Amino acid sequence: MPPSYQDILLERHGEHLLHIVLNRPDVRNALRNQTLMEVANALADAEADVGIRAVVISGNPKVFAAGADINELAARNAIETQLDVRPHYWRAIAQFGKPLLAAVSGYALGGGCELLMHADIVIAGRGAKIGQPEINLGTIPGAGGTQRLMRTVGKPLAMKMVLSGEFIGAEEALAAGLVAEVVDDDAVLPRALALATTIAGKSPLAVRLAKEAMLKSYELGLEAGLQFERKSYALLAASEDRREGIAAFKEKRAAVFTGR
Ligand code: CO8
Repeated sequence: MPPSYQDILLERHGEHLLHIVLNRPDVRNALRNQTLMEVANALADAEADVGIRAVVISGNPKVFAAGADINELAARNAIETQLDVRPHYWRAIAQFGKPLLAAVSGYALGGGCELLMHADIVIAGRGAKIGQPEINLGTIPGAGGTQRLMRTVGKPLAMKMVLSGEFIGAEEALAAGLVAEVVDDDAVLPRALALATTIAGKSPLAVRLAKEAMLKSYELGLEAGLQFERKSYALLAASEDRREGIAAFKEKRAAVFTGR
């Protein structure tokens, strides 16, 4: 029996795409533990399903996610916070090996901004508002916001966002490299699904290794990163997909990739 979820909706698009919809509109898609667990579980299932080649995560037109569920987290003392299972779910989301695209309309705040940064590609609507307002609650980002923002947008903007709690708009996020594309608000989800469809048409092996190699650049020095890339590149020479890609190029036809 397929798993039942309370906080998210799952929609299969065509053969290869999964769409995860954050679905707690009454609390602006606040990310309680249950929500993160469901996202992590849905991604684990998507990882195991060879048919799924890309995942899109979205909220609703008004909000992607307004952060951690403040009521839930406020009830925890320091020890409970330290022992919280949340980091386990965040790690599971970060370790998803297939492409994860975020379709961001409206607010992406706190944990919502951190979730956005777990995605590989972010498509934002012109009206999106992105920020880390934890400082207004007397606290700091706790799901990678300080680390990933520094690496993604650099010190000046990361410091401004985290220390002031001020939001940035979609165009500023685009200029800073936090999002990949800005489109009209009503085009966010269609564009994210179209891009995911394009990616799903590529070799799943090559896509997986490309993602893995690029994310390694956050952890490895340049020489080790280049070696990792080279080994992944060599590995793909053993794949049917690479043979198919080259054959299709020579025969002037579209390649059909099977993931073998
Ligand atoms: N957690 C829990 N409930 C929330 C959250 C949230 N993050 N955001 C909104 N809600 C609830 C509101 O309390 C409100 O509930 P009710 O109807 O019972 O009053 C309902 O959602 C609707 O909210 P608004 O009336 O404020 O809706 P608007 O559309 O006017 O505004 C905003 C939308 C701008 C998104 C606004 O709701 C907002 O600013 N939300 C909070 C944003 C924020 O501060 N996010 C950071 C969260 S903190 C975090 O991510 C990590 C650290 C957590 C530590 C907490 C310990 C103190």
